[in-house]
Amino acid sequence: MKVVVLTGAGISAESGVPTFRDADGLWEGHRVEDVATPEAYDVQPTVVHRFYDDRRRALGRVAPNPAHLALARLEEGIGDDLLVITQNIDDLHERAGSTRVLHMHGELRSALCRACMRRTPWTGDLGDFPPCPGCGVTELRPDVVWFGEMPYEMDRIFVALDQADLFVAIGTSGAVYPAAGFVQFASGAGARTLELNLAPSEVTGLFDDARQGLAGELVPRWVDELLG
Ligand code: BJW
Repeated sequence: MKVVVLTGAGISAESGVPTFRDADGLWEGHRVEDVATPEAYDVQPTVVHRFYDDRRRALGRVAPNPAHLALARLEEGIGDDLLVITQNIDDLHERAGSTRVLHMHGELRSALCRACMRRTPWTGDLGDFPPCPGCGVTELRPDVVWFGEMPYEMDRIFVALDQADLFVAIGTSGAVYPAAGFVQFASGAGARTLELNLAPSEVTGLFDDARQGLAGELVPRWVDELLG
């Protein structure tokens, strides 16, 4: 059985990573739709760099939780038949042990050069405008996908959704496309669909089944069922 899992900010919430649209959301009073844009970066690059530099540093203070660990255990059990598509830019799936992970909205620990478009692994700050290791131009930005930009890995994602027998969305509000549309695509291609989320999302009604609760509890239980 081919399983495709889509994860969002809710899976990392119990690790201490704030979500976007809950009360204590990441952008401190700003709507993410207003600030996570290339236009906002053009106007205030220093502010945007500080925000991502802080989040990159915070990665060192958080750890995978039982939901990330359960997905790694599922990969141990079914191997190549599992693909995790994450909207998250943290590296908690990888640190839990998952290897089959696509970061469709980019990664905190990567920098993108606006001059030569090279992607470079990056663990330090970007706010001091360091040169690109490839071309030397000081045009490095966070390697993340903002509104109006094309998410990464879309070809591989749609092939996987097309072949999936089971599609599971975990900890995502269903407010952002194209990820919010994956359930319809997978369902149309014949997959069963399941949502695991703290509260009903904007697209709960499109899933065959939905369970509400903490990811750290729901995901290990669901993985036990699947492997059992
Ligand atoms: C828990 C929990 C716990 C909490 N346990 N659960 C009109 C209609 C349709 C689409 C559009 C439109 N106008 C424009 C668009 C397109 C636009 C879009 O979707 N806009 C919306 C505002 C409508 N999308 C884009 O521009 C995208 N690109 C694009 O579409 O390109 C064209 C294209 C065409 C065809 C095919 C493919 C592409 C790009 C979107 C980029 C989003 N970027 C961000 C920032 C990334 C960098 C960063 O991290 O800073 O991505 S925005 C932000 O939202 C981030 C997230 O990945 C994304 C989704 O958020 P997520 O993960 O769902 O988090 P939350 O906070 O919303 O929800 C958390 C959930 O967890 C909640 O439900 C909680 O209840 C739950 N939860 N604790 C379980 N413990």
